[in-house]
Amino acid sequence: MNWDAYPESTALPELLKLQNGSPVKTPEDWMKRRRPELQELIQREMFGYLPAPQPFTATVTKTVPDALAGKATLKEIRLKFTQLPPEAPEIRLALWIPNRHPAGKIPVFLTLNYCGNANVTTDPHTTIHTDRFCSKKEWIGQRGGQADFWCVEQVIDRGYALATYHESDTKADKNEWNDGLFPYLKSNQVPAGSQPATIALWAWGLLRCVDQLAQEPQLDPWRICLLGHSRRGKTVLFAAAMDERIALVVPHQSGTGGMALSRENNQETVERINRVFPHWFCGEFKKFGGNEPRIPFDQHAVASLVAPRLLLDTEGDQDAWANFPRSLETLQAVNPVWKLLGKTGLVGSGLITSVTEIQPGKVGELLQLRLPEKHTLTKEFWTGILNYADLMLPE
Ligand code: GTR
Repeated sequence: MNWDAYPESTALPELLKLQNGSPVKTPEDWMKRRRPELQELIQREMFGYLPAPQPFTATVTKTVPDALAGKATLKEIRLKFTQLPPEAPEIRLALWIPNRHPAGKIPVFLTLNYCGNANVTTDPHTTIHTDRFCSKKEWIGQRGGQADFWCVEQVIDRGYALATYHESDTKADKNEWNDGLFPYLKSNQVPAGSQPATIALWAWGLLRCVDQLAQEPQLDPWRICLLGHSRRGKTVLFAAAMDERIALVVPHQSGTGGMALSRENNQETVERINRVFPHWFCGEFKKFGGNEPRIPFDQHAVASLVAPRLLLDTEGDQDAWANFPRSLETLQAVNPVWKLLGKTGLVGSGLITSVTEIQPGKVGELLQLRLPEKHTLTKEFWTGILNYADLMLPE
């Protein structure tokens, strides 16, 4: 490996400096020059290039006006990509819209689920699909395996819609490349080492769901929120970094390759994540295993691309593997970008440890909410996330 183009730096690469060495002084310098440079870098060297959007037809395959015991209307929508061959997989989106909500357009949380939409809630109306890969065998064909995790009723009761699709609609979570949408979305224009890897394909699917949600007449296109857990937390961070339509991103316990810095990461190293999950990041990223100081960016560069929007980093203090201290450092490292764009950014250190601390003036666009929890999503996390959304999303 010739490392000439990758000088070693144990310090975090500077965000507010262009590749030609000029300082980034204005919001325009950031949005028009530095942001595109960083988007190019993280795609080429880490995630692979996000494929271009594809036109699709959206067919509502089911409408249930009294889902969730009458609390929500369930819409199941199939996104069929009209310029791909007919056998290319469709994305099956499930959308629960609250039947009771404050006047006006409804904000929505979009998530990526592990094992099919019916796994998200015990409600009997959601269609069960068993034709896609799911690594948890016990969840296949089962309803509500993760109902306590997604807390759909709680989200609906708070006046938010919830939308979700199964990750395997776009790419199974395994190191095989002949299923899902990869065969149709890989590009001859892109070098092999920068082809979109699994996380980029999952993010692409989420962004196509955003295309659809932005058209839903009841939903507010200015209040589209993305939430993902762990490997899917890495995914939503990347998606929000690439697409300004996301108003709030919640990379929940996203760890290495997400909010946690790769340099001096004493939990999951880049070498280990590439070895154990070789399909998450593109080929180019492999060379950085054991060579972290050569990465020409760090995870703060990915997070910085969310500016000036809302970035809520939720962590569990019993989830050391996700390296929440190195995620808090990411928030601190990106704060100058929010400031440059005229925002508050962090208030104080940016860390709170109770949902009751989410109060006007006490939190900014950048926040770590760290609760006494393990590697999971709970009602209490949702309470914090919804409180934060109520307070911080645009009116
Ligand atoms: C772990 C992996 C983490 C995280 C997690 C998950 O095994 O090392 O990076 O993504 O899986 O997705 O739950």
